[in-house]
Amino acid sequence: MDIKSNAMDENNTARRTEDGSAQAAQTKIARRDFLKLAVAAGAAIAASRVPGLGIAGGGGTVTRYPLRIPPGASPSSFSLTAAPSTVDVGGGQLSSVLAYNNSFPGPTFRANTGDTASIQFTNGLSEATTVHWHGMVVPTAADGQPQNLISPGMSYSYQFPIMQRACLNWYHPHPHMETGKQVVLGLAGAFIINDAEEAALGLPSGMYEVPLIVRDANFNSSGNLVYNPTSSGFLAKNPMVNGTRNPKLDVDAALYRFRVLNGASARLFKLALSNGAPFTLIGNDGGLLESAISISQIEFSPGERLDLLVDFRGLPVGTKVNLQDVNSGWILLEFNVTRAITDNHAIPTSLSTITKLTNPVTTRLFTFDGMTRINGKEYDPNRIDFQVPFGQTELWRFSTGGNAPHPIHIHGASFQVRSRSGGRGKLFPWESGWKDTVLLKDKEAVEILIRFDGYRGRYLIHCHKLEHEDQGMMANFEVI
Ligand SMILES: [Cu+2]
Repeated sequence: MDIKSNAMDENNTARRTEDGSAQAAQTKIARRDFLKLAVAAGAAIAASRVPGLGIAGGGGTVTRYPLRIPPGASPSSFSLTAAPSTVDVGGGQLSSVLAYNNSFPGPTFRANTGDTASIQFTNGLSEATTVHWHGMVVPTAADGQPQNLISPGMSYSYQFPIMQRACLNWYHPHPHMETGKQVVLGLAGAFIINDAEEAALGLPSGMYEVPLIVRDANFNSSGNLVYNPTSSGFLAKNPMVNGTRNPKLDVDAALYRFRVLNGASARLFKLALSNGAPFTLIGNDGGLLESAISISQIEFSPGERLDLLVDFRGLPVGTKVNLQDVNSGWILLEFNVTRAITDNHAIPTSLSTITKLTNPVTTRLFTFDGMTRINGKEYDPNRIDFQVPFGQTELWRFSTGGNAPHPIHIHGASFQVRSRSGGRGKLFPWESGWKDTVLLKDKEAVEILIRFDGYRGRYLIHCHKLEHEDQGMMANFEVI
């Protein structure tokens, strides 16, 4: 079945085909064949590449490269372009990628609650795309949904007020059946919102506040990023943080704030520090938790965010500490303490007040079936599966018959996780407060409370394992 012959392509007739690259060719094939393909971005520059870059993330003899910090940007009046680019992924190793404004990851937007985002987006790709502002509560027209494709060469103005509390959100493409490829080949960036409540805490800032977009990546023999998923998801061989392979970060003996995004397509990371020191967890997807908590391991799934304080004070200059992924055994990032300073930051304990959602009016059940369906149905961009009254608190219950993990993401509102039964059988500290993505593992049922009080309109619920999403584990609903 060639499911590209559906209405999706009505909006996407301008796809260029003269390119001849693997990437352009891939857009023309039947979608069901996508799992068989390895896609290299920009094979044209392969001849200039140095082969043999198969460097693993672990091991003690790996050469490490300075962590890239993406440029900052204000979203108040900004021109953003997605296009093929060539970037240094560490140590002068060039890779062709898809990038926002030639930056991999894209620029880090910073704004305050109450600001307005006005982002003039231009599609410089050879295929249609959208920009979804993951975690932002925005009108449907600005949500970058699969129905609102922007054809190659076309522009679109994303306009929305920033109404929500301080948090780390992010932006990435959301075209149906192409999201995994476009994200894995490089299109993602951070979007940080600040507010007065957070500012009053006096948390580490400037060079002491570091965004970390953690993901995995595969490279071909020419050193170019490739997308070669299997049907169960893209699990790659190399860790990558902020577009840097084998990264290191020189740190002062100070308190740091790391704004961490799981930007992988399918991989769960379980973070820990190599010296056994705990993280201080202060926030997640939807911003600050009520209270800080000291915790030594945190597992999070694609789309989820963590706000972590790491205390290097008291460590002698010359100390190395690794940020590790316990699941894979990878070293994600090596910290080198290079300077002793005086840092009098207090680690806050009380952070925020969060009003609990209560008394749900309606209960809805969602089963995540196989790798392609929600409640037995594959995504159809033209089908609205249910309607949700504006301003009404609802209980949504997620379960799965298998093929998890399914990181479940909802557009249009944040939610609160109420319970988990089966499987891990409990909630974790990083699941308190406000969330927009929650991890459902096999045999689990997860209940959330949600209330849409931002906008009426069409929104999405989907699995954020991008290969599941692209294969149809996604549904439209309408807030009325
Ligand atoms: Cu899934």
